[in-house]
Amino acid sequence: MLQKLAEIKSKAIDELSNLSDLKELEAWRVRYLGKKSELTQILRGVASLPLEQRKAVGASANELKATLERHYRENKDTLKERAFQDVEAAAKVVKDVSLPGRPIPLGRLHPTTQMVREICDIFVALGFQVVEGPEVEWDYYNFEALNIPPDHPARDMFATFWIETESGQRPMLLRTHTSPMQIRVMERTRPPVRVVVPGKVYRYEATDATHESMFYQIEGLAVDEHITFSDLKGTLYNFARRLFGEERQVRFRCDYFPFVEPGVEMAIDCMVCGGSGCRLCSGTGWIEILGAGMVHPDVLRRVDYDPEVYTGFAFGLGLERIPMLRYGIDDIRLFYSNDLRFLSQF
Ligand code: YSA
Repeated sequence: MLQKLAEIKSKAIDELSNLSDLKELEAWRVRYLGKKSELTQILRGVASLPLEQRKAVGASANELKATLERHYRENKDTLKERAFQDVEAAAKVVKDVSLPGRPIPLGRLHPTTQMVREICDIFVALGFQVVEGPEVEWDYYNFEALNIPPDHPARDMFATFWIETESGQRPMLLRTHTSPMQIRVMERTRPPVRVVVPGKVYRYEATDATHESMFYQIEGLAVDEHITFSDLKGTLYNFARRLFGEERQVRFRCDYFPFVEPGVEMAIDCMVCGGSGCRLCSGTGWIEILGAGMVHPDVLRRVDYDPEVYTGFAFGLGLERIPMLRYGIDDIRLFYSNDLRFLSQF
């Protein structure tokens, strides 16, 4: 029996040196260490051997088993490493040096972000600072401080996402415009004030080609002594020409917002038809881009600015409308549906 064990050992170890992959090693394991292997049979029969052989055969068989298991583990590690190197080497083989390299997909800024930056840069060049504010807002800043108390009909202009608060707590909402930042900025600064505020706003509205429930606005506010309506016109005129081109015409018409007096809407002449009327401008020759006005004296009083000393103008524009006009995009929903076919064009 001891002779037999020696034979198994030498045969098994001889074979090991010829194995070339993990599959062959597994077959080797089954042959020499598997349930039906000679070694396992010998180990099973040890108990029935005569006493004088039992000890020596048992010890030799167990030692051989341990030796073969150790060889198995070592060879497995070596063959695994070799297999890994083979895969790596295959991947490194250059098959056709004339093939163009694979392009590395580079991320880029979202068209809205590009537009926010472009517009803010124009106002920074005109002496404005850029500030940001909270999207979850108190009713006070979004409405009341802007002359829109509860039950004021102007609240209908702003379909609102309300936020549940504990009973007795002040009402909160997702801001419906960036105008609440007018109040927050004036509360914490003394004139002169010149800020622009880009940011997301929310409206509880059905979406369509020109309406989203989340979109961007840019607010502007300038307050100082002697600011007049001419300053408002001059600033916005300058802005429109820098953004849309030197030849642009600008039109101001009366509009109503409770927090300004007087209030206006500003339109530019249609860049497609030049004012003669087309589909883009609905045949009017003009495209409205923002609401604006002189800050209402009551709003100034609310933040402890004396309206006899200080006056100011403010404006608010819907941001997506600008790239829509510039690039002829016919559906605002494309901006926020994460479709790379659309986004990667900018
Ligand atoms: C007016 C006077 C000021 O002194 C200062 C600001 C303003 C603007 C005011 N806060 C406001 O929000 N007016 S607005 O309701 O007419 O919206 C302004 C712009 O936001 C619109 O001209 C439009 O371009 C855009 N807008 C409104 N609802 C929208 C939208 N864009 C996309 N989806 C919607 N649902």
